[in-house]
Formats: sequence, structure tokens, C-alpha cells
Amino acid sequence: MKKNSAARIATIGIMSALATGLMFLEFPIFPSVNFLKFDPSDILPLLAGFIFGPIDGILVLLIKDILFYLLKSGDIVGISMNFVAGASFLLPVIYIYRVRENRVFEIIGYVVGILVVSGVMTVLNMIVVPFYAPNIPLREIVKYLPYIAGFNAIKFSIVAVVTGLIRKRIERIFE
Ligand code: RBF
Repeated sequence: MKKNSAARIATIGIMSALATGLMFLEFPIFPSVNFLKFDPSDILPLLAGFIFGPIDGILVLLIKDILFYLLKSGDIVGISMNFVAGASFLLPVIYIYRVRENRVFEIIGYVVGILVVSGVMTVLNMIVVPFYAPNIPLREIVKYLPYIAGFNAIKFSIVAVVTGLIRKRIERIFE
């Protein structure tokens, strides 16, 4: 599909709207860390990244997060964390895939993306949670570490597996 074509812009709009809808399905994976919520919406920015490139993937992620912030969450910290997580997974996946556009590089991208997002978000949560929940003692926050790493690994493994399974079928629509 041509860059800047009307169809591309329309597709980005539809993908962002669909992603916003999917984000409403959010639920916590670990009841003890209930501010970490799983939802499958990151599949759509990732598909946009594969089809149109990393900038458009980030654009779908950003529009989705702004819409979800306005329509439901109203929590600037939570939505920002969601955005940083989505971006730190999406960018390694797409840039590695672009080195060699085949299944092997796609899978290497998923693995690196999962490691990057789990590492980045574990460190970022250690900095942000003391401000977000000041009543939680620092000792407690350290106990959350494996849950934070585990949450991101589980969330983005699901996103990777589903995207890996449906990607070719979706891309065929755009050929
Ligand atoms: N979302 C992630 O995908 N990974 C995270 O590590 C993560 N950390 C968060 C930390 C805090 C303190 C908050 C409030 C949210 C975090 N989120 C994270 C986003 C959360 O799972 C959810 O998507 C948003 O709060 C929107 O409801």
C-alpha cells in the first residue's frame, strides 16, 4: 500500500479504534498487583508496524492510548506506562524484522521485544510505583519485581503469539 494514501490513513484510524475497543477488555493477571492489567490491544499497533512501518505502529498505539485515557481511564500515569510498554516491545520487533523480512527474524524480534519490555518496565516501575502508591513501603515494592517482569513477559508473549498466527492473513488484505 502506498505511503500517505487515503486507504493507509483510514486503516490507521480503524486499527486505532479497534485497539481502543480491545483495551476495554482489560483485567489484572495477578490480583496482588492489580494496577497491572492485561488487554490484547497491542496486537493492532504491532500489525500496523509490520504493514506500514514503526512510525505508524507507534501512531496507532498513541491514538489508542489517548482515546482510552479520554473515554475510560483518566489515569495519566497508567496510560503513560501502557504507552512506554507498548513502544518498547513494538520498536525492537519491527526494527529486527526489517533486517531480514522472514519468519526467523520475526521470532528473534518477538523474543528480543519481550526481553526489552520486561527489563525496561521492571526498572521503570521501581521508579514510578513509589510515587503512584506512596503508601506501599519500598520493601514491598521490591517483592513486586518478579510480578512486574512476569506480567510484561506474559502480556507480550500472548501479543506475540496471536500476532504471529494472524499476521500473514491480515497482511494479505493489504497486498
Ligand atoms: N502496563 C504494562 O504493559 N506494563 C507495565 O509494566 C505497566 N506498569 C504500570 C505501572 C503503574 C503504576 C500503572 C498505574 C500502570 C502500569 N501499566 C503497565 C499500565 C496498566 O497495565 C494499564 O494498561 C493502564 O493502567 C490502563 O488501564
